[in-house]
Amino acid sequence: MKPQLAESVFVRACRREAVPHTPVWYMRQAGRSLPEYRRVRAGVEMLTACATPDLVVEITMQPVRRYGTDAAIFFSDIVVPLKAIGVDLDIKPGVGPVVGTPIRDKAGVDTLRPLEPDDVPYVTEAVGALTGELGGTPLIGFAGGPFTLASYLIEGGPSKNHDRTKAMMYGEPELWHSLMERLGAITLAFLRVQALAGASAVQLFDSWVGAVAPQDYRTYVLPHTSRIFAGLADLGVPRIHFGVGTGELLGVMGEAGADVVGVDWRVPLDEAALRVGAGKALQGNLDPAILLAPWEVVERRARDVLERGRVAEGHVFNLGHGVLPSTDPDQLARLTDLVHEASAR
Ligand code: 1CP
Repeated sequence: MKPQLAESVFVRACRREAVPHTPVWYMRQAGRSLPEYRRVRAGVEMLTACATPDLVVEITMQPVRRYGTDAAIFFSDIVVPLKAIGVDLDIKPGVGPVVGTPIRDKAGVDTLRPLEPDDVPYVTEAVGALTGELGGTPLIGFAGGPFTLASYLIEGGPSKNHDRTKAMMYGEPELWHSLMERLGAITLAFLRVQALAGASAVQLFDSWVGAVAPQDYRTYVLPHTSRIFAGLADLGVPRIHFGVGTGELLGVMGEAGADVVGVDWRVPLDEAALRVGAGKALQGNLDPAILLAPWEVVERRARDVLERGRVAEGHVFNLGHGVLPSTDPDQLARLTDLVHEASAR
C-alpha cells in the first residue's frame, strides 16, 4: 500500500492507531440516493454498469466528491463474481439479484467453478483507475459473505426468512458445506483481485447472516468466513466484517479474523465493543432512517454514536446499514462535516 494510503485517517482507525478525527464513509454511499448517479445510470443495466470501468470510476467518485468521505466504496454488487463464473442471474430494478436456476442440489453446487482474475478484468481495470483518481483517499473493495450469497443462490432471489437456505443448512449439512466452501473460495479470490489492484481495505458484507443463531453460526458459517479472512492476511489491508441484525453474533463474528467489525444500529457501540472483544476496531452505526428526520435529530444521534464509539479501540463512523434511497444528500453532506468537526482532536 502507498505510504499516503497506509497513513490515511481511515486505514489508521481500522488499525486502531491514533487519528486526528474519526473517519467516515457510508455503506451504499454511491448510487440510489444521488441524482448524479441516476443520470449516469439512465438506460444502463446494473450488471452492465458494473462491467464498464469508466462508469464504475465515475459512480465510485460521485459521493467522495460530494461529501468528502474518508474512503470510497467500489461500485459493484455482491453478485458480480457469481455472474463472472457463469451463474445465470440478473439484477432486477426494484427487486435485487434474481437467479434463473436456483442451486439446491449437488449438481447445482458443482456448476460453481473457481473465480480466476481473468474472469473480472473490468474490476482490475476500474480499481487501478480509481487508485489514481482518488489520490490519498482509500478505496474499499468488497464482496458478499458466503451465507448471504448462498441465500440468493438457493432462494433464487431476495428472501425474508431464508427458509430454503436454512433447510439445506440444517438438513443437508454436507451439501451446505460444499456450497459454502466454493462460495468462500470465490469470495476470497474476488477480494484478492481488488486488493492486488490497489484497494486499501476490503469489506465482507454478510448482510443476511443475522438470521442465524450464534451456535449455528459457529458450525455452519464461521469456518468459511475465517478461511476468507485468513486468506487475506498476507496482503496487509484492513479487513471489515459486517452483517445486519448481528447483535447476538458480534462475539463469534469477532473470532472470524477481521480487523474491524461493522455494527448495525440495534446495538450501541459501547455495548458492541464489549461483545466483540479486545483487539478490534468498530464501524457504525447510525440508523439510516434517522437521516429522514430533521437535522437536529441527526446531529444529536450522530454525536451519541461518536461518544459511544470512543469506547472502541478504533472507530470508523458509518450508518448501521446502507443509505436509504429516499435520503436527502444534503443531510449526508452535513453529517460528514459534523463527524469531522465534532471528533477533531
Ligand atoms: O455505495 C454503493 O452503492 C456501492 C455499491 C453496492 C454495494 C456495496 C451495490 C450497488 N450493492 C452493494 C452490496 C450489496 N448488494 C449487498 C450488501 C450490502 C447491503 O446489505 O445493502 C447486498 C445484500 C446486495 C444485493 C442487492 N443488489 C440488493 C438487495 C436485495 C435484497 O435482498 O433486499 C439490491 C437491490 C441490489 C442491486 C443494487 N446493487 C447496487 C445498486 C446501486 C443496486 C440497485 C440496482 C439498480 O440501480 O438498478
